[in-house]
Amino acid sequence: MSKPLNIGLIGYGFMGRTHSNAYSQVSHFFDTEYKPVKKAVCGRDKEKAQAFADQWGYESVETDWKQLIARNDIDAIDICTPNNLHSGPAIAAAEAGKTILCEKPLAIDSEEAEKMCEAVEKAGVPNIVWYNYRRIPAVTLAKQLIDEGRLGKIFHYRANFLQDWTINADLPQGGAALWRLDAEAAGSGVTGDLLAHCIDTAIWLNGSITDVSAMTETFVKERMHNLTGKMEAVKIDDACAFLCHFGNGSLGLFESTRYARGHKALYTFEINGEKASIRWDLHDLNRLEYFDHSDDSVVRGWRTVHITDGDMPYMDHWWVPGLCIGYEHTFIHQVADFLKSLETGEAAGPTFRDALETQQVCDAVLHSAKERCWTDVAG
Ligand code: 4PW
Repeated sequence: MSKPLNIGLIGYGFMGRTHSNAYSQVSHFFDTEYKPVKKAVCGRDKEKAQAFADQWGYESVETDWKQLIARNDIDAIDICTPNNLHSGPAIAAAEAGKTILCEKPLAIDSEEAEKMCEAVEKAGVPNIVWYNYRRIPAVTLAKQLIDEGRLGKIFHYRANFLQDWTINADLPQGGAALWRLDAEAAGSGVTGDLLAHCIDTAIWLNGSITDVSAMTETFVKERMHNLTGKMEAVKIDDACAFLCHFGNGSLGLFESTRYARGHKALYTFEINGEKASIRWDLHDLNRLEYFDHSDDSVVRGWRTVHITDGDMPYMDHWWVPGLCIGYEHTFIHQVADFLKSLETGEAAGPTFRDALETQQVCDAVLHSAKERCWTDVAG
């Protein structure tokens, strides 16, 4: 028997669209007991929220998130607001006994993230954070290969997330689409926005990060602020690189920037183990590169594994063998896994607690860059 899961979405920007698409698609492709129902969308601008509701099929609109959370016909709150507006709705939703899905990074900093964890754990409500790249089939396959021991002891973990959209010094900060440049709304720059993805994947694939040594740079020091109309200091990190140790003894090297001319969203990682290595690239997300040292030496080399057939993670839910999937499917996979977890009672990660660990690494990175010293990850 199918059960509805009535969704109340807070925020209707880029992520509001990716999540709404996932709610619309998931039941066509995944057989889960709970079925998402797009019950209400909440945004301060009623007209815009209504237009979004009409476009995506939400049944109603709210302009105050407290009203949305108070509604008895809402089961799950999905938070797609800028980072500084995650904790208020999340804690209130937990206290109201709602299931919660929250955009990444979980919060502005670990202190706030810890409070959010305490709230969901005290209330015992199901919770998940939208670190969607875990659910790219190639990345999920990487996890399986590592867990099977195919790489052996891991020595190196390397990750990059490169973009170029903020090079123009005339780009303002703050307001609707540009809150990512405003420290007050975002908390940090590329560290919380892009490296947080790399850190989440890394912890999932390779275990905890113990300590970090980082540097950050803000290339454009002042930008016009959309909310005040004045030139104001830019307080986010435009670029960040860090070294780290993992608990398993391996070394990590991470880099992220929005100043890598020519790169729009190049997320890559490479992992080198004693027996094998893997590497992956978001621009070519249906493939995983794999090198196995146990191959016969005359044919040994990097091979390309095509992640398009039904025996690959998630792929039996999609098209016929050989056909590709894309970015939007990661969100559909996340919803499918989350709905399944409600059925089984076994949490689907990353939970708020998992995302707190990522937040603690981000905080250590920012502290290390500021103080120019190695910093232990709290936790
Ligand atoms: O979370 C990240 C965003 O803020 C994303 O995964 C990519 O970079 C796409 O948009 C930004």
